[in-house]
This record gives sequence, structure tokens and C-alpha cells, in this order.
Amino acid sequence: MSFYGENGKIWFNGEIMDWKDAKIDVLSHVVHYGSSVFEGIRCYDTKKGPAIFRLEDHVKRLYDSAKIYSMEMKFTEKEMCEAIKETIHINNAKSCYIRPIVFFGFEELGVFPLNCPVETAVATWAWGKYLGEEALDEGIDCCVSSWRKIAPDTMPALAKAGSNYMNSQLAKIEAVKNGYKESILLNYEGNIAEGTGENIFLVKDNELYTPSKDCSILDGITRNSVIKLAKDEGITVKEERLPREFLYTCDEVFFTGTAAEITPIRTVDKIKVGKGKKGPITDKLQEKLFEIFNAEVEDKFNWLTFI
Ligand code: PPE
Repeated sequence: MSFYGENGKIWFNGEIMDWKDAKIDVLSHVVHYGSSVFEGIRCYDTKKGPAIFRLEDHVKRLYDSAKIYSMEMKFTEKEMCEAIKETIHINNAKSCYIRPIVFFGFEELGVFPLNCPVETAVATWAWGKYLGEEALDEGIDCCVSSWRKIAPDTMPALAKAGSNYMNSQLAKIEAVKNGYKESILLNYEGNIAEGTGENIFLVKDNELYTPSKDCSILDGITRNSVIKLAKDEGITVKEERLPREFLYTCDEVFFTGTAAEITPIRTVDKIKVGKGKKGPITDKLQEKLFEIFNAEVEDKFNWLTFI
């Protein structure tokens, strides 16, 4: 119960209900075949009140993910945005993580999903620092996973589907069992893809590099925000294929994600990244992003939705 609180409310198929009443059938399609798409969004408790970061962009990506899997959405994007705001409001959550999820429910079993009902839920909860309290300042220790990222003609990486995270789970379990905080996955070509729940950036000679969208990655909204902020700071950004060894020879590496925000990586496979601590460009981009999260500066990209 501590996860969500005794009085936690869930928005489920258009209705607000107690968390403990938002139940699904054990024979739901999603339980057997992993047929879900979801989002992860953060709301920040700013000086001007709670604000959701890039709400419409997250909801758009949810609809794109559903479209890829022929899931017919039961609500409009606008209604989803309202549902999210309502869930935050009813839970009296100021700073929170938001999880909209859409999945095939119960009607029949068998791989073909389209006769099953499409169910939609929104939950919110307090989620602190994804990769540990010290991670944002101290950086984390990572390994390159022996598991490859799903190849483009196996599962679509651009869809944020629940089933993609079975691949992520293998890589995460491997990392944790071996004493690392997180894994970096290579793609089918052997080039850098991303973390198990994060995009990745590298800095070399004051230029910023990140794998391009054809490298089997999620088109992260934090990734997109960091690219925009870096360009705004006059930093050159290159989206391209990046070989594994670049991780060992570059000056800085960091993860981005809604949950991870900007998390520096201090070692990869026990090799120090640069000086083995948060680098100046990582620091600068963290500062710029958090200024926006906390509404301390003008929201010039129009990224905040106040509740
Ligand atoms: N890649 C993957 C595989 C991924 O799961 C995420 C988000 C990202 C990149 C970054 O995307 P964005 O959040 O739009 O910047 N991972 C979410 C789920 C984490 C979880 O453990 O659950 C997140 O960060 O919310």
C-alpha cells in the first residue's frame, strides 16, 4: 500500500476509482501476450504550482504506439490529457510520476488481439530519483549488456510497448546481478542504442552525440528536449550511429529519460568516462532542464502544462 497510499485513485476507462478497485481479469490478453502501450510523464511542483512536462507530446506518442499495434483508442488525445490532469488533481499529487497505460483486456485468448476490448488507465505516484539519490550528482556505473536491443524487423523500438521491456528486463537483471546500476544496450549492428529505460548521450570535444532514430531506440521526449536545449546553448548536436568504443574514449556520457531526467554515467565496463565524474556539459544541460522543470525561467518552448 505504501507505493500508492491507502486513498490512491486511478482513472480507469473514463472513471475515477479507488486504486484497489481498478482490477483486470487474469485472462486479459495483456497478461498473456504483453499487449500494452504506455507512457511515463512527470509533473513538477514548481513555484507557480504543479506543472506537467510536455503533456501533449507524451500523449501523442501514446497514440502513435497504439496505432503501430492497431489498438483503437477509446478516448481522444484531448480527453487523455484531461484524464491525466484529473488524476493528478484527485490524488492531490503535486510532484509525481504519471503512468497512462492502454492494453488489450479480456474477451478471448489466442495471439490475435483485435477482438479484445481496449482498456485505458492512468495512475500517478511519487517517484524519486530513478537511479538512486546520488545519481544525478555523482553519476552511475554501467556495463554494456550482452543482450542486444530488439532489432528493427523484430519489434518496433519507437513504440513504447510493455513487451519491449522484457528485452530491457534481461539487460537490467544482468547489470544488477553483476553489481552495475544500469546496462547500455547495443543494437543489432553492434552500435550503441540506449539504456533499459533511458536514451544515451556522449560528449566528445565539446560536441554532443546521440544515436539516431534508426538505431533501435525510443524517440525520447527528454532526448528531444536535451537536443533543443543544447542547440540553444550553441552546442553542436550529432544524431548518428555510434560505435561501442566511443563510450570508452569520449569525455562525458549521460542518460536521459522522464524517470532518469539527466543522469551522468561515471564508468562503463569499469572504465572511467573522462575524469570519472559529472562533466561540464552534462552539468550545464542538467541546469537548463531543471530550470524549466521548476519553472524558474521563461517556458520558451511551451513545455509546461499547469494544472
Ligand atoms: N528509452 C527507453 C527504452 C525508455 O523506456 C525511456 C523512458 C526512454 C528511452 C526515455 O524516454 P522519455 O521518457 O520520453 O525521455 N522510460 C520510462 C519508463 C521507465 C520505467 O522504469 O518504467 C520513463 O523514463 O518514464
